Amino acid sequence: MPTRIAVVTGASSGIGAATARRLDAAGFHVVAVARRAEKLDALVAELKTASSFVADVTSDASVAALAEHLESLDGEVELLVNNAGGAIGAETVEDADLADWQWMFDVNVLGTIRVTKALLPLLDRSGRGTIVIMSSTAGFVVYEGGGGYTAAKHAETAVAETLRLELSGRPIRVVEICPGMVRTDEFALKRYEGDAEKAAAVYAGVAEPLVAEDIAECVTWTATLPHHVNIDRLVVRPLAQAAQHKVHRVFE
Ligand code: 8X3
Repeated sequence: MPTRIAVVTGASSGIGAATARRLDAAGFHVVAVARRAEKLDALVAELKTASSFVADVTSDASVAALAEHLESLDGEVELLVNNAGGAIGAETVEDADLADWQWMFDVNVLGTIRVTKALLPLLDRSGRGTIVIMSSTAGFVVYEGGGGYTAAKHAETAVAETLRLELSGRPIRVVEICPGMVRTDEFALKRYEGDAEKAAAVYAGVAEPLVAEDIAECVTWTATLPHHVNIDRLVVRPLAQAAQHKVHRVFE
């Protein structure tokens, strides 16, 4: 049986790194993709059969080089996890910093499209491709101060749904995963531009926010089901988060 290759973007930390670990354990050869080489190297060193490729999903040249690299590997690219993404800023629309909005669109939306376009021929060739799009509950609800991120994630959701329609009849399923509150090392810190206090407040009083491994488990489940089973969208929240604005917090 040919080596089953899984490509994970944004693999240097958080959900991406956890997903790379989990897919490695599930028997894929993981190609971990991100911009930060040292973090990728450290990750790959702990895995069984993984390798890394330094790439920036916002760069055409970088993603073309990734596709070329994958072509040269011995194996079938069966799985693409479009995980690279993130949020910056919590301003209202009125006070929006357009550079932040631009970044969020570039990484979350255009990054996903760029990598997907580049890898579609390989996924097709495998005969049993899966594209996972890491969206968010922000892909279908909005909240004050989240305009740039929710707009980008809504767009990502639209891309996932469009892609599923357009790929109908081809051997590629499209899975959208929408996590709610997940505590990772970087997500909230990046959103609040390094303000650790604001980042910590996101999870304050929440006994058990989701962790990256929870989402990695979801990715692995959807990607290892029999190939005719397509989980269109998985919405995953911690028990304490009944809805975007309904979070159970306990303060001593
Ligand atoms: C993360 C979920 O609530 O910060 O994608 O938008 S939220």
